[in-house]
Amino acid sequence: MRTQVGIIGAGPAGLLLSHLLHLRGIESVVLEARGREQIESTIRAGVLEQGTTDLLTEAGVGTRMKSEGAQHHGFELAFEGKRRRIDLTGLTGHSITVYAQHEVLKDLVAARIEANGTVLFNVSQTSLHGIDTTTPSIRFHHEGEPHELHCDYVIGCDGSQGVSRNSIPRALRRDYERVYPFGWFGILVEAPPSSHELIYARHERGFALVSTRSPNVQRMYFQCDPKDTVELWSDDRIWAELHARVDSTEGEHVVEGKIFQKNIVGMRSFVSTTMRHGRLFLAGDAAHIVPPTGAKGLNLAVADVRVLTQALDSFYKEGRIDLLDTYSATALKRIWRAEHFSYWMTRMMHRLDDASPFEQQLQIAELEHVTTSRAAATAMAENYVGAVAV
Ligand code: RFL
Ligand code: PHB
Repeated sequence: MRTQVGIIGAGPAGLLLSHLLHLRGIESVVLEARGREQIESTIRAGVLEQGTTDLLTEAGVGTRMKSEGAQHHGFELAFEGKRRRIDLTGLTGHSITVYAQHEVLKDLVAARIEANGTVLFNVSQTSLHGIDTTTPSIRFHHEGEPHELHCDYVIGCDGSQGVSRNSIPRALRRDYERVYPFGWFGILVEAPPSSHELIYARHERGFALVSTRSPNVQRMYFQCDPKDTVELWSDDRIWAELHARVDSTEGEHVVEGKIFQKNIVGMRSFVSTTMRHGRLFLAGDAAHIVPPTGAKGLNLAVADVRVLTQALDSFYKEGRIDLLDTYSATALKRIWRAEHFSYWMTRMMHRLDDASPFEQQLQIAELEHVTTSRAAATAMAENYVGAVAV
């Protein structure tokens, strides 16, 4: 098999890259370890920056997002029993869209199929070869048969557990990591919205987040021990914790409903540099992870793909390699901005078991500051909507 660009991973990064390249007349093949049903039903992100929705719309995959997604112009910070609003649109001119990641994936898969693009699901034993030569290839198994895909470039969009990153020699890589001593317990609930905007809550008992998926389905998270299992959390215990952390002294409260999905995710900040070695480029979670507090992961994956599409386009149209050479440095500027913001927001909002009473007061002082100073609120809002100069 031969193609121009071989893409490993059919997450948002891999599928969007394949689609954007197609729109520029560049051919690609996407290899995915999991099945189509599985990627289209895995519950992950929910918040899309305006830059992300604009790009999806320009690429012709925004129709359902526009009709089914919900545009939000602000969010609330809850602390000390009160609620304070961050007016995203008033402060930055931008809004966000709440639309589930697996719905984005359904739209992208449909677009690739409609355009006769090749996406191979359920591949196994993926391995990269010759990435420091001009004739790289990807070997894999599909439907019981071994295959080799020859291409000009290999793009590793295979997420945090993929194989691409480890194909860059250890001596040429530098990894930066911070693991947080807490996790997020996530639930999906059949209930009306508890609020018309997202609520990020800081409480002595721990962080909580009230998000949404549709008028009838709500997404909520609360900080838990990363070693917890879902069996430890009965529905009653979950609601007691969410009420304690989110309900305000003014009587605003979380609306209960039938919980139909529970999961626990770990929290990690991670950046691997370089994002390019020879003919291999990394994009999305394959190169960097943020804790979900700032809602940045998917948006960063999309931002990488935007830069990489331009670089590959300039190579195929004009024979230029300068944008390929600067890809890693260009992408890393936005990545480090998002890493800092996600870390900052995580530290401000979570119960930190090693924090002294002094440091806990600092969290509250910081929340008071970002909700009363227009300058501080603007800085937070710019980061949250992704309208930052990098
Ligand atoms: P993905 O989505 O992990 O896709 C990688 C794909 O590669 C496949 N794969 C392989 N395929 C072939 N061969 C191999 N050897 C392979 N190894 C792996 C995998 O099966 C998979 O399909 O990476 P990508 O495309 O970089 O996208 C990244 C985003 O998925 C991620 O950053 C976000 O989900 C993070 N995130 C959020 N991001 C936001 O922008 N806004 C949010 O509101 C938001 N909320 C979240 C989140 C992540 C969460 N979790 C689960 C950590 C909330 C949560 C709870
Ligand atoms: C979500 O709706 O899944 C969501 C929203 C905001 C975040 C993280 C996840 O910061």
